[in-house]
Amino acid sequence: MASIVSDGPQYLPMGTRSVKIVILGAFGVGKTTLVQTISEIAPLQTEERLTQAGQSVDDLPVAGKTTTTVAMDFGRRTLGDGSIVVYMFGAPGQDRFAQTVRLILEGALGALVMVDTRHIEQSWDSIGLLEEASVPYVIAVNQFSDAPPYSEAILRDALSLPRDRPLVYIDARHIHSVKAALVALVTDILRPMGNFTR
Ligand SMILES: Nc1nc2c(ncn2[C@@H]2O[C@H](COP(=O)(O)OP(=O)(O)OP(=O)(O)O)[C@@H](O)[C@H]2O)c(=O)[nH]1
Ligand SMILES: [Mg+2]
Repeated sequence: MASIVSDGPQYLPMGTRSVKIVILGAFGVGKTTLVQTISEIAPLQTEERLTQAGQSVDDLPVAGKTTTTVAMDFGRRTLGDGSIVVYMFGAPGQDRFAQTVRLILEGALGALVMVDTRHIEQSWDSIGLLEEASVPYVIAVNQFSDAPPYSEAILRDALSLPRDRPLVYIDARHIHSVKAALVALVTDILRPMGNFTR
């Protein structure tokens, strides 16, 4: 059994790798939902109500959506045999928070870019921010029931996705699907540093 370090302010078993990742994507694509679905701790949320007064500065609201993230989400998930702890930072989705997203990306080892196929073009800004920050990413296509079911080839083309970037299909409300996306990202991040067993 792994031992706990007692000298110093450490709370993870020896040998545990902690990985900071960021969940990005356009307004209302499901970032907060994803962190809530997969986090093993009660997630930190910074939701504020969408109001009539905000209509001139907020992007178009998604039907039925009443709140929006104004700073970030935070959650944690242990993977594999307990040797990997993923700290998840959910970014705010609206364009006017781009500078906040740049700050959240500091120190991130990787990112999940959530895509809604009804608004593919809204993902380009997130991908641009990641390329600017040199943070590796995996595309997670969040499958809404009324969204067009494009093939991977079409999506890769629409996103100008480099061949080495993985693309997975998820439902942000389902834990197994979100976990598979996290594993795909962590595998991609840790591959250069050695093997990662799910
Ligand atoms: N049908 C369906 N609905 C989803 C899915 N994921 C999220 N939703 C719903 O879509 C809405 C948007 O979810 P949020 O998680 O707040 O989106 P967000 O990306 O965090 O939004 P911002 O922080 O405002 O950018 C919510 O009403 C969710 O219940 C999904 O996979 N399928
Ligand atoms: Mg959110």
